[in-house]
Amino acid sequence: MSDSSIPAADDRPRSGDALCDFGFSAFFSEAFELVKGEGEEPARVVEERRGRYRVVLGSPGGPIAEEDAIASGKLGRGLASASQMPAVGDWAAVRRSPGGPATIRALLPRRTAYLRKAPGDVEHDRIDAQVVAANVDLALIVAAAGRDWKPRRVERYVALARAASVECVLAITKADLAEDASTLLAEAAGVASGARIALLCAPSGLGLPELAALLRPGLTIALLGSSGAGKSTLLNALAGEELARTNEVREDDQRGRHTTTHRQLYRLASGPAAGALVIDTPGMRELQLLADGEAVSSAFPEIEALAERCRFRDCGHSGEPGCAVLAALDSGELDEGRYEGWRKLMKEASYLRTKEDHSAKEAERRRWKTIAMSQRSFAKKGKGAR
Ligand SMILES: Nc1nc2c(ncn2[C@@H]2O[C@H](COP(=O)(O)OP(=O)(O)OP(=O)(O)O)[C@@H](O)[C@H]2O)c(=O)[nH]1
Ligand SMILES: [Mg+2]
Ligand SMILES: [Zn+2]
Repeated sequence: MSDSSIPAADDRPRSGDALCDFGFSAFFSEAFELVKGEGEEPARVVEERRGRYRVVLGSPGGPIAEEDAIASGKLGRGLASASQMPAVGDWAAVRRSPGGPATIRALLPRRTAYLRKAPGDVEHDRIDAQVVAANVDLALIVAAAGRDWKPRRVERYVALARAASVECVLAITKADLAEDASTLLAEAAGVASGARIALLCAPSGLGLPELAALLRPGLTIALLGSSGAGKSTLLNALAGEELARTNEVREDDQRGRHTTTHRQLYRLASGPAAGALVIDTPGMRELQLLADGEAVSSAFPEIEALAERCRFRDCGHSGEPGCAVLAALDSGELDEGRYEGWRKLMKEASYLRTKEDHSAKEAERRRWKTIAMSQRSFAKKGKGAR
């Protein structure tokens, strides 16, 4: 793609509001006015590849263009943490530069952010959040039926959506591979914790019109799920054209091949979901929890309801007398897999809490050390002057 202007689509409902077509709203307009600097325009990050970005930008009411961009200032000097860096879906203040990439000067506040724990910092005491997609209105959790159906994984995605306060829909793909659709749907209802469920089949188009009906113009939707689940296939089906590459899953173990390698926001030009903004993401190898106990708990409403009847208000549901959760487990009212899934995620959440407390204490200790050192050197200087 070059940095030429996006041709104005003929089917745009109103003229002169091209930025709104990408989700620009009064919220971001006000935020932009507060942070904007000389020569800066509001822009949305539509693509990210290892620190290189594509943005859609323009002045409100004017024409829009798509440009390459890099982060600058504090964002560009490696001073910002992973979660403070631009992510696909972000709105930003951007300055164009003739002959070179535009520069992302500042990010506007995010309305929502779907986070995960940044992988690979286990040895350090730092918990770094990574933004998978920003300003998402609806998370489409994509999971395949058949051999790759893993309810425990779906629970994890739901808990993360709860932590991000993002509404979610569970999109079950590959309905043609399901042995028994009604059993699958019952099981899905058990892990979706109230989220809507769509059963889809790409070859036959089953479920697509119902799903498309949920997507309004200007709404930002993120496709989330493991590699090979059918996210890009779903994007293409909604778009009615081949926007993203897809690939066969491996025959031996039905796992995906990590076909999508970057995150990208697409505006659907036509079809039943025309005008919707869809973020395709690469399947994540490890989706580590970045949610507190409350978010996890809200992804397990049936356990929350049972807990109301436990004898102790702070019952941990792990052997306390009068525990209604364990009683329901014994009687078969509560599914064992659900209970184990809940325990595992709660354990991760409390482990993160301890780590966070520890890193907060560490940061505070370092801060005091710096203050003490600067006071000492100030005192020394004072002596020398006398
Ligand atoms: N049988 C069947 N296969 C499907 C369906 N939807 C997608 N697939 C196939 O599943 C494979 C993987 O699909 P992709 O869309 O590339 O998966 P993805 O989730 O984007 O994977 P990554 O980009 O690696 O994260 C492709 O071969 C698709 O044709 C379906 O409804 N039924
Ligand atoms: Mg893909
Ligand atoms: Zn209990």
